[in-house]
Amino acid sequence: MLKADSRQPTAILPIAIFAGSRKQRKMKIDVIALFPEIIAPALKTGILKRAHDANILAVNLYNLRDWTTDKHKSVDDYPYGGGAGMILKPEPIFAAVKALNPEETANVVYLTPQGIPLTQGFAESLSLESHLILLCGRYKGVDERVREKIVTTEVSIGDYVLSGGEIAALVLIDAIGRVLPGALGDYESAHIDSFSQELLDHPHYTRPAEFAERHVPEVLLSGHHENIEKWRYAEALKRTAKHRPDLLQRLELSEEDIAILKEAGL
Ligand code: 6GU
Repeated sequence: MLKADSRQPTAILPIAIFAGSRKQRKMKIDVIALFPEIIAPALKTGILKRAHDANILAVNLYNLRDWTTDKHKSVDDYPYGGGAGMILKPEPIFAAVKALNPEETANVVYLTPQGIPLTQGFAESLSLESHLILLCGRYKGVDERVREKIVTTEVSIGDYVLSGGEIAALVLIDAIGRVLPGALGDYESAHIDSFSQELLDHPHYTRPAEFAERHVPEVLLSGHHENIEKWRYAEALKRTAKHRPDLLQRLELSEEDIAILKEAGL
């Protein structure tokens, strides 16, 4: 499991380590949420269903309310010090995690806008774990003692605020599930461009060759694989420069790359 102070983005592994870890493993993800029913249907379709059916991924959904002990089943309470919003009480969360993680071997991930931003590398490093517990916040979040004593990793899925952690948990499950060895079909895995790790994807076309007064670029119809690869690379580079210049800054651009961008006025 990751270190207790994995709040630092140390979770991002060199790609070589990830690539060398392609052997079959099984991953268990326990989700603790107030609205687990948000997550359930997505597990029954597509790659997540396939990963489940292939015995690669087991996702168990739990309702935090099941660990309350009072007759009103209360999961939240007012903040000490005053202010708006409710706080998730520590006792049900401690009880839930104790029940699901008695040996304290799991990585307990708290989904929060204050977490480490989720990236492909972060998802891949989490995919190497065998047991994750995802804790979904609601309202103003959890009592700080949950973070101090139970949570090992905090994850955010982006700079915006969702009304709860469930959708973020689903995003994380999807990002992890699809990179588990065997989750993608051989065809899908074999058709990953060599540059797709660093750049945004290039445009794609399917039949018909002409549609809505637009023709598919000739090079894609040429059957010339080297030229097709060059075109795709150039398109990916240009799109990245346009939409995500921050990604390009991390790369060392070649003379050729610079020429491609210059020609496109980027
Ligand atoms: Cl993980 N939770 C919530 N509630 N909002 C978010 C988020 C998580 N990541 C981005 N926004």
